Amino acid sequence: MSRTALVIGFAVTGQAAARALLAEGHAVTAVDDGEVSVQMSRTAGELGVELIARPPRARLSELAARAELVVLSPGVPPSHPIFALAEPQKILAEVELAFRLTDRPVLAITGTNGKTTVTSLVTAILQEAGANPEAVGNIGRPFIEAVGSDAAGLFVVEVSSFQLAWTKSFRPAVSCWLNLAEDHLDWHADMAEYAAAKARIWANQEEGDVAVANAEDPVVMAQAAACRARLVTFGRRVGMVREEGGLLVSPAGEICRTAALPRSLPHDVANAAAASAVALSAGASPADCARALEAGVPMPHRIELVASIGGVSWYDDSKATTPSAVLAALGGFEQAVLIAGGRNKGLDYRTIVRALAAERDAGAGPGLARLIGVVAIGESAGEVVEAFAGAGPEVVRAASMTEAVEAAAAMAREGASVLLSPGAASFDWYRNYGERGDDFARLVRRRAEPAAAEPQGGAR
Ligand code: UMA
Repeated sequence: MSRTALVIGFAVTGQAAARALLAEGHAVTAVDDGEVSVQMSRTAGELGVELIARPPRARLSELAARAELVVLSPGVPPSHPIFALAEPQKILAEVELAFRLTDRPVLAITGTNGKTTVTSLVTAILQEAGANPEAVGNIGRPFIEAVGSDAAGLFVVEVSSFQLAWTKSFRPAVSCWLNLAEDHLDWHADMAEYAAAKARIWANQEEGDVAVANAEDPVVMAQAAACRARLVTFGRRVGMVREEGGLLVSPAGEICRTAALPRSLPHDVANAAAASAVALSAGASPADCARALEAGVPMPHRIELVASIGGVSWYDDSKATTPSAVLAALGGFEQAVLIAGGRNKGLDYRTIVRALAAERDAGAGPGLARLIGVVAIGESAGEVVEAFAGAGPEVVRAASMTEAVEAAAAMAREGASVLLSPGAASFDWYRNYGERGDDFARLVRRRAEPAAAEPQGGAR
């Protein structure tokens, strides 16, 4: 009798997991609780996967009982009925399955903010070191797909809390936890559950492994105390890898001047320190770090300059889907119009106002004076308006990205910047944050060159 595996969710990850399971000799059934697209049906047909759309509970129960393994797509929340129906030892995250199927070295990076950037930087540094790394996981290519090919010598896996929550033996040689701030409270029950999922990145590490932790994040450091691996810390000002006198320094020696980084906002320096701490722990040299950090990696939709028009600079930070990411971005601006809102992930925008007020009270920066105005967009526009009402900046509401760009242009004066940094997911108006950022950039460029940006054939 062939072994059967059940895959929950049949999009990017689910399809890759199904391929890997078939290659391992399983018969595969997949379920998907959303709309089954033509692409999904066609792929299931080609692979010989039985794809069941929106199975009722009794059917799911039958499928779970029949399966030897249940492999989860990252987006499957803890409230999904499968957790009540399948025996816990059968349930595996896709990254867990991938980890079990490879004997190549695995490095892993998690954190609320900066994990894609740090994953890309670590990969670039290890390339400089000649290690043939591949960046996989939450960054885009599922880990389970990459382990099926011989191309990479080692994997740098960006792991989200969604993926970590259902790991069992996942044990990276070097694991980095960057930071923790409010996020995904529409998925995790509370912050404690979110932190516990993140902490699983260190749960199976042993002596001989390396745990990289942010010395400036108290939650991360508290969890690091329980870790059995060798601890390597980083930070902007404190930690084993940190900035000192304008230099990025490490126990292995000086890395580079922070002014030599393509951009050196506070979070850029922290990300460079984190990436160096991981890469040095995996065998790179300070010179490898310097070469890759100074060259930088392209980071679309992360405080990306789109255009400067009439003395106003327009930035796309569509990747910022949490209030903490918005705050990190605002730290780099003295006079900005913020465009914010989208599909709220259960987070509180008032944390932005409170943190800016605290910055001013502590004499640490201009605080709310950084903001000339706020344009509230998307499903959560009302919450954005409420959070900023009476706080100082002018607040307006826009019903489309076109309106938002127009409203921001009306508020911004010469020397100021306009920053799309939504602090929310994009799924209310767009398919993903990339599409949201592209739409913003297109509208901004149209302002810069009205004739050139129109589609061919002319727009009405
Ligand atoms: N689905 C179900 N039942 C559920 C939930 C989802 O059947 O309860 C189905 C959906 O109908 C859909 C499919 O599952 O057909 C979607 O699966 P998914 O949400 O796991 O998404 P994938 O397309 O497989 O992409 C996932 C990651 N998505 C999420 O974690 C939400 C991608 O991260 C990742 O790049 C990809 O795997 C490859 O590893 C994206 C993301 O938004 C970028 N991540 C979050 C973030 O960065 O904040 C965590």
